[in-house]
Amino acid sequence: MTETFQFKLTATDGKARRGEVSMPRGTIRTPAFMPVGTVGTVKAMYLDQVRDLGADIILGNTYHLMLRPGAERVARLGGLHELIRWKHPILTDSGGFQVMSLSGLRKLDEQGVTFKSHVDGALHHMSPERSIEIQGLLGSDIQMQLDECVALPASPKEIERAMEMSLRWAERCKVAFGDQPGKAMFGIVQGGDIPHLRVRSAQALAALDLKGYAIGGLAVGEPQEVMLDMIDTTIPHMPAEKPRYLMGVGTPDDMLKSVARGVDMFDCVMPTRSGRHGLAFTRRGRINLRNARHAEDMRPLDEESSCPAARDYSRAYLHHLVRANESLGGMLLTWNNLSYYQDLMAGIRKAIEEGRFADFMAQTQEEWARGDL
Ligand code: PRF
Repeated sequence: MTETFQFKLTATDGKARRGEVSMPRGTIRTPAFMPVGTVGTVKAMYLDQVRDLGADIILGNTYHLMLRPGAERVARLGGLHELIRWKHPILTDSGGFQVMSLSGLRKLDEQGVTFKSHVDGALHHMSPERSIEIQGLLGSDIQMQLDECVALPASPKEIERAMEMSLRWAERCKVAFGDQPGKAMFGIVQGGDIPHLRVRSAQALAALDLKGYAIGGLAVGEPQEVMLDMIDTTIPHMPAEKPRYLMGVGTPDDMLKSVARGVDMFDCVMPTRSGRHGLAFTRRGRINLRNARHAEDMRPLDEESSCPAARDYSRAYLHHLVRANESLGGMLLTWNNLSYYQDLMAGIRKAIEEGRFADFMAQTQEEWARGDL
């Protein structure tokens, strides 16, 4: 383990990259999927399980944790790692995106964002500097700049304004973060669905020489084709020697196609949230356990899975648990889904190492298309 933050590429296959991000708390094997632990818990999972499935890093949210239990309180309690009992790296999102999607009243200007808490209605202000301060209090290993993500469709003027402000916020966050050898602050490319704004954002951020870069502002209402086009437009302007993180993405298919374009890191609530809503991801595609056709189906989700939730429980039982709103239903399906996501990433990494990523991708997609077992 190293004392500094480092990224090393260990293999490439076409544009797909296999690498390692190392830092004092551990090494992240990339391409990586980061389970989302919004409020200090990966919902319905024990963190020991999350680790055993192969997660090297989890994600936390500045917005949620600053409201409850509070950043200063987390710091007094020894930091987020200590509090939640996760020794490995944690990445925290900066809050801008969550303010936009969750808080009611909000006012955004050059200084930052003022918003009303979804917990108790109290008013809060967050500047780029305060976001970094909070992420420091939490003890986050990879911190994200404060940015403004506009939902698509949006006008070019609006997209440009938000992108330029996000660039100015990136500079302020860089200053606020300072020099912390074992940690990193990532910039976030914005620019909506407008190619020249994406290029401008990526180039200006690259000039700041940050330790890693995210692609933000995608998977916010646009078709997958537009998202992939924007990734293709952006990546050539991102430094090849730094990790690239596609925020809030995605489905297994999104991730395969993004890895093929040179993305290294992902996070998404999909495996956890949809698990709690009765959806299972499997080798043969998605299965909605709420559906009546599973009511008397004694087969497991996938007897060849590495996960007990997929191998040892019948669809009939999962259907019953989901229909009865029992927490075990959400627990088993979340377990299955995170296992599927982590096994997919492990498969991707191995395929890149062995120079057969394109075949792996085609075969995986073909199996999904064949449909349920
Ligand atoms: N910015 C931040 N977090 C995010 C996004 C973004 O654009 C997205 C967009 N998919 C998800 N999470 N800060």
